Amino acid sequence: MADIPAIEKAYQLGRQRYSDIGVDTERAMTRLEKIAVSLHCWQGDDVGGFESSDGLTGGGIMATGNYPGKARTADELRADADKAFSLIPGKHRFNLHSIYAETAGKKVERNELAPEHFAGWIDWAKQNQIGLDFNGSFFSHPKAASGFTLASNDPAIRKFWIEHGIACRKIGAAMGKELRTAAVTNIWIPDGYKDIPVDRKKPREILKESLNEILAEKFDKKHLLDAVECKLFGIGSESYVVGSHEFYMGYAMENKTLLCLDAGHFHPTEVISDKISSVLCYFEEILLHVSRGVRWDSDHVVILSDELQAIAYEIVRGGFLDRVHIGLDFFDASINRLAAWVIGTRCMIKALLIALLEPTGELRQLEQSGDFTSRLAILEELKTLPFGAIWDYYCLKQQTAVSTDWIDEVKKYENDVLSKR
Ligand code: RNT
Ligand code: ZN
Repeated sequence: MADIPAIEKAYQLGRQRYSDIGVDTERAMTRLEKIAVSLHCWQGDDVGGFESSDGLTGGGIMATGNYPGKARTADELRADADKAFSLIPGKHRFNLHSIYAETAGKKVERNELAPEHFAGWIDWAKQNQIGLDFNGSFFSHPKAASGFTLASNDPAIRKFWIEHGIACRKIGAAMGKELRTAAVTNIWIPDGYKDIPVDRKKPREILKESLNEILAEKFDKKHLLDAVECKLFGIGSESYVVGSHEFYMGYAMENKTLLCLDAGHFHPTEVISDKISSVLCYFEEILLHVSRGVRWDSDHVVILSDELQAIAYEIVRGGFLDRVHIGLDFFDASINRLAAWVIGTRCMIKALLIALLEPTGELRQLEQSGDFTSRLAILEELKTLPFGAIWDYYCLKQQTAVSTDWIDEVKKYENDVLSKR
C-alpha cells in the first residue's frame, strides 16, 4: 500500500522543483481534474457486444487473446467499468457502440434500435454522473459480410446501414439530452477492398450520399456532436478504404461535423500529434481515438509513448483542451481487460499532466528568439523532472489508487468476480 507521508513529502519537493522553473503544480492539477477522457466500452468484451452469443467481430476489427473473464452482459460490463473508473483519477465518460444495446432478449435489428434500448446505460451514467458517447456499428453483421456498408452498391444493404446511422444519431441525441452533455456520435465504416480496385471513385460518391442522408436531420449541438473517422487500411481492406483521410477531411469540413483522428489509422511513420494544430485551423472541434498502432494493428493498449506524450503536448500547448474530445480506442484480449482500461486511461491522464507541467511560455519565447539550443536542452531536462511525485499526489487527492496499488485491486476483482464467469 502507498506510503502516504512519503507521497506527500515527495510532492512538496516536486512542487518546489516545478515552482523553480515557473510551473504551478496546483494549477496543473486543477486543470487536469476537469478533463474527461471517454473510455471505450469495447475493451471490456473484445468488441463483442450483446447481440448474439458468438461474439464474432468483422470488418477488419479483431481482438486477439483469450484471457478469461470477459463481460457477457451489460450488467457485467457496467460492473467492470465501475471498477476501472474507481482506479482512474478524475471524472470521465463512457463510449458505447450500438451492439451494446439492451433489448431484453428480443432481437432488434440495428436499423430499429432506439433510445429505449440504452435506458439501462443512461440510468447508470446518471447515477455515476458521467457523460456517454456513442457509435454506430457498421461491422460484425451479415449485412456487412461483403465488406461494404454505407458505400455498398446494393441499394438494400445501403438502405439498411443508412437507417442504422439515422437511428444511432437519435440515440446519441437522447443520451446527450438526458445527461446534459453532448454525446459525440461517431461513424466509422470498414468499407474497402483487399486488392487493387478499378473504380476508386464510385464507392466514395455513394458514401457521400449515404452520409448526407444520415446527417440530414439537425440536432441541438448541446445534445449531439457528429464525428466521422477515417482509416488508411484494415485487415481485408489493405488496398483501398473508401473513407480515407482526404475523403472525411473534406466531408467533415463541408458538412460541419467533427473529424475523428485515430492514432492507429495512418501510415506507420505518420502521427496524429502533428495533425491536431492543422485541422484545428479549420475545425471548431475534433474527436481523437487515442490508440497505439503496432505494425498492421491499430489498436494496442495505450502506453506512455513518445506519441502519446506528443498528442497531450499538442492539446495543451495549443490551448485546445475544450476543442478536442479525447476518446480511447484499443482492445486487447490477452491481458486482464479491466487492467487494459486502467493502464491506457491512466497513461492518457499522465501524459496530460506532464504537458500541463511544462513551462511552455518560456520555451515558446526561446523558440521565437531563435535559441533552439536552449529549447532542445530544456525539453530534454524536463523529461527527468519529478512528474511521478505530482502524479502520485494527484491520485491520492482524487482518492484513487496510487502507483501500482491498483494492480492488487484488479487481481482481487479477477479472483472474486471475473474468474467466476
Ligand atoms: C476501427 C476504428 C473504430 C473501432 C471502434 C470499435 O478501426 O478505429 O473506431 O475501433 O469503433
Ligand atoms: Zn477508432
